Amino acid sequence: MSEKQESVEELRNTFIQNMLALFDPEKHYSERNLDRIGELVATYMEAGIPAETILREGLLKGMGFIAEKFKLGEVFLPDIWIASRAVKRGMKILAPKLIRSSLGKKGKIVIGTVEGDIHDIGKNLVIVMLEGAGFEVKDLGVNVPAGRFLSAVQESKPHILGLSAMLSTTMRNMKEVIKSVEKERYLNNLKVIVGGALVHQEFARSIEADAYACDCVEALEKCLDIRKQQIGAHLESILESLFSG
Ligand code: B12
Repeated sequence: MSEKQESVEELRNTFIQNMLALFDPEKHYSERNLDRIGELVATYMEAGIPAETILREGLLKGMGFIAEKFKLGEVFLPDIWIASRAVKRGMKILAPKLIRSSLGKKGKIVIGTVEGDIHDIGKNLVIVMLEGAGFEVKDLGVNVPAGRFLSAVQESKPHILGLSAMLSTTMRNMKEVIKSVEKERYLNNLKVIVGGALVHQEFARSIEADAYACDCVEALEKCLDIRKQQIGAHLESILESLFSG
């Protein structure tokens, strides 16, 4: 390894340690410190740590770390709020960098957490990413019944429908929503993307979702891919109608 590579690697490791310490109640965790996360994010960005590393290795890992502590009863719900507010703050600074390399195509998305489920921290981070990239997002909130998803899709005519679920019991409700929007998928090329802590690619396939993303970075990538395909299909159908007959 060259000296330069070594110093980049060192900087990256220091960054990860410092960032995770902010989410660790036994280290530097405090509302005051987390409220100043923007400064840390900006400093490391200037020092050359890629925005995606800052988000995945720092903010999202930190959030995951405190979520585990919450599960063990070592921290409480206000701590989860403080941490998620800090992640959102950091993401706002990172967003312009994260989307610079992507296509930046806009589109309309309806998103919500399915019926029976009130988890929304992850969904809200997905929304921050999508809005940062220029998508128009209609957030239906939490505990959303299939019928409400259907009426929102019929009203807003989105390009993409996003479904979030965090419980093994509510994951099943995603299938019901997907069934209810079948006509819109067929007629309007609506695509459905799903996510949530326990959701995985195989499950997404089994409920006939069009896409799955493991985190908010991948959610944006997948939505941009979907838009590319939709625009391609639309252009193809225009060309076909021009040249047929
Ligand atoms: C915080 C939390 C809560 C909070 C929620 C606060 C809120 N407003 O969201 C409260 C205290 C309310 C809560 C309640 C419950 N919870 Co809870 N909760 C959690 C916890 C600790 C963290 C979740 C979180 O916010 N993670 C951080 C975010 C950033 O990650 P994320 O949600 O995974 O989101 C990312 C990806 O999944 C993805 N993503 C998310 N949504 C979407 C959507 C789309 C379209 C895409 C593409 C991607 C995507 O991108 C996100 C960002 O990167 C998890 C444990 C865990 N480690 O996941 C348990 C957990 C989900 N809860 C659990 C349980 C059991 C419950 C309760 C039933 C507890 C109870 N007995 O009352 C209730 C259920 C209430 C209900 N009806 O929904 C279980 C579920 C287990 C299971 N097998 O079903 C978990 C896994 C904990 C556990 N291991 O026991 N919970």
